[in-house]
Amino acid sequence: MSTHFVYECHSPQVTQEALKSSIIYKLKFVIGKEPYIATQREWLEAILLAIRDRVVNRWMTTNRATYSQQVKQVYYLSMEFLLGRSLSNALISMNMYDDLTQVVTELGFDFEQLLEQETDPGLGNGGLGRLAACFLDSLATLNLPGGGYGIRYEYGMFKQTIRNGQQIECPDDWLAHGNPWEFPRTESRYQIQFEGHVVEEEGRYQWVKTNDIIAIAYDQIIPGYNTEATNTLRLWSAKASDEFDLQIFNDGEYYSAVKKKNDSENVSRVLYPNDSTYSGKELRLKQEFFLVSASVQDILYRHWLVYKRWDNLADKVAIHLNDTHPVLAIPELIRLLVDKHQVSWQEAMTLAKRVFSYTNHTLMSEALETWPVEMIRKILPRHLQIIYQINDEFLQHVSQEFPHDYELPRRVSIINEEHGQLVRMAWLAAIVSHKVNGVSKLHSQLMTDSLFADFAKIFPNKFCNITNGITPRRWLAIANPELTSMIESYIGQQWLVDLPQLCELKHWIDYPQFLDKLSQVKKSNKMKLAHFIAQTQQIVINPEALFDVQIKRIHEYKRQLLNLLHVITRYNRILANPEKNWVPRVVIFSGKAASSYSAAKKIIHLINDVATVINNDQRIDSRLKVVFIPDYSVSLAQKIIPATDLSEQISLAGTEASGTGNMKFALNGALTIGTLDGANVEIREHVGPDNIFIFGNTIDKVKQIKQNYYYPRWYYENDTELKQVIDQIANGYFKPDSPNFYQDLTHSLLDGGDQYLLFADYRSYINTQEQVDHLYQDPLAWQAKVAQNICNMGFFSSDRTIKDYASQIWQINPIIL
Ligand code: 26Q
Repeated sequence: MSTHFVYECHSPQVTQEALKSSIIYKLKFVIGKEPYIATQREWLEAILLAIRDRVVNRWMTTNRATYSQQVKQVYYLSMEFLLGRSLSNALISMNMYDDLTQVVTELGFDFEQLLEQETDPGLGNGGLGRLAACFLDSLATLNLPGGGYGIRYEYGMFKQTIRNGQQIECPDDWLAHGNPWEFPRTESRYQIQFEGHVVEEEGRYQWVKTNDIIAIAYDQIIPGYNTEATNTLRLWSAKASDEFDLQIFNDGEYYSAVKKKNDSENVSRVLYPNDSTYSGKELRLKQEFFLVSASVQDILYRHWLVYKRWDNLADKVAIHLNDTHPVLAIPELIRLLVDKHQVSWQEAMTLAKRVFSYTNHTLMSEALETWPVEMIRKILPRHLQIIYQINDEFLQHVSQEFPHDYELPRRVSIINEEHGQLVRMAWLAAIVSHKVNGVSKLHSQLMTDSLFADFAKIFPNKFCNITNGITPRRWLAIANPELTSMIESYIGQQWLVDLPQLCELKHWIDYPQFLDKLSQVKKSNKMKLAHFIAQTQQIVINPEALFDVQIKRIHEYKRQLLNLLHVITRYNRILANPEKNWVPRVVIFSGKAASSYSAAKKIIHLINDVATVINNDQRIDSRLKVVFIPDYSVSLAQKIIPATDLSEQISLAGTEASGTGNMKFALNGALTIGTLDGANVEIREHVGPDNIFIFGNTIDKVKQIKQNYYYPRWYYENDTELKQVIDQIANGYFKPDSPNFYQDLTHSLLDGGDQYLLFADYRSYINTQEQVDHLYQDPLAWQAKVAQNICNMGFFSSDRTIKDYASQIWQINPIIL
């Protein structure tokens, strides 16, 4: 650690001078602009590059240490990484935030405004992709050796705008101005094969006559907080293989050659904006294979470089599968070992079983990935053979171990023969992985009770729970600097890497002064959000009002509609009783609907229509406002969450695997109104039942209701307020120019079975919302509960989550720096 220049060791003045001159250097010699004509974006780019240099130093140190120590590493394979903006994260990691603020101010810029100019890469849909990003942050912060592999989509999650109440999707051209955080590795390229066929020669298999694509690596540095450790996120980009160019000359068909080249590069073109219903699209299958083939080839290449043997692979490599999306890594690893590296089938199987682990993120059948056998045969013929062989061996084992359960082999077969022939990816993952985990206690329990019940019997030690977590660096230190400094003034800074230390704040919980400070911080964050909403939405909101927030993907099971039923009920009540001392509320929604999910799009439309009517009804007099903030993203979440009083976590019990937004809100001093679903259950255990608003039917009740033939109309006919609300929606109260527009929606509730039990939970939800109002009228009592939430969120740090993965699943240890 002595030969190279370490900037941070100098005094602030020296650091700041060095920083300033390196920014100006980048501006001139990398961007090619003189300071006086450079645009704000060019300045930002110069700053990013100057900061990046400081991270690179750490990166090289870490890489050297990892390789020289020959430790076991984990590779996190995920089709999605939702990192959020990088600059502020890099700055707090290296404790350079204040220095850069100073420098940038001296250069004449508003630093906050400049930070807002950075692109927020949307390479994910929601919870699963953001979880992967929190995990990378914690891995690095804990000095754990490992990294991520993903796809460098040319277009990330679409940009959402709202026109006439409706969602409009626009492509997210996030690379338009280049990406200063990435390092293209044109030398790290792998051939990815597709299609073709398999030939056998003396028991050896060759996959030939394939159409190939090249995968090119782009590396992004993931800094750890307050440590030298920095890890790598390697994203693959598709490039046409050189053969395409040759064809131009061979057959003189220039245009068709160019088209073919263009088509083959489609593999990494765009993120599928679907997060809950699986779609059997061939391009998606190709994307998944593209990710895993490149990643596994890369892992094996580096392993061989260092060790020159395969028998120790599982002692040096753990590969984690983020849901079933990268499960083809299993047959791909086996194929490479057996067909390319002359490892025996038995040894390859044994290695694969020790290398892979898998996280399940959903139990909903419509989200489980299955691929038609014929599609896999066409795209990946050798992999189909391997999957069949794994299945044969497994079914043989099952028949021997459980000879009396005749139905078992059919149920656990990787090939589902019931609806055509489908390959069940979750089964393949569960059979080969040595550990399978769910993402909250409740979800993991349901997982072994239902989806994987047979497998839990066959493999009693395979299944476990690891409750999700969030990184306090992004979700507190960066998102909420005021709360962060307040906490620091009481308990110092160590809690940022040891979140359970937040419980030290308990000593002050009974002091009104402490609670008062908390509410001042909240107030200030609410003013900022109000300002943002005024500027972007032209809606004026009262910062004294209770900010009631539901931000997440729009999905029927998450029940944004239930929230809206409450909004309309409240509206009706205010109109019916205008003199009452109503607690003013601002109800905020944000979230995207998958472009093909018409029911979700209709919910967005209704939210906006309801907002228009309520916000323009003079009689309401700002006691109720409804705001839909378009284009939800990580950076938008960072603005909204710190300003929230009430966090809506209202999915039907048994449907949300964990949720992680729930944790972010509680950590930032919001109270939760929620069902006993996902991680809400554990949040209640940690903060105490008096400090959270729980409502609605429990899982057992939900099961019972569904078994006893649920009849939503009964609730409608026996609850006058509910009836009024549904009638208003059905009769066009919120859409006077097209009064029948929402009839299909109300019809699906009344007569279509109300799949997510909105009606069954309505009354309990409304009553609980009354309790929320009641508490809000007693600011000290409210703030005391807020404080209890913050103090007890220690468990939900992704540092704890990652330590659990490291010790229970990956068997990896920190590197020594
Ligand atoms: C699958 C096939 C084809 C196209 C898309 C997909 C696809 C993509 C994304 C399927 C699912 C997803 C994302 C799922 C997801 O975000 N699940 C959430 O994961 C969080 C982290 O564990 C949990 O907190 C949430 O409860 C869970 O819904």
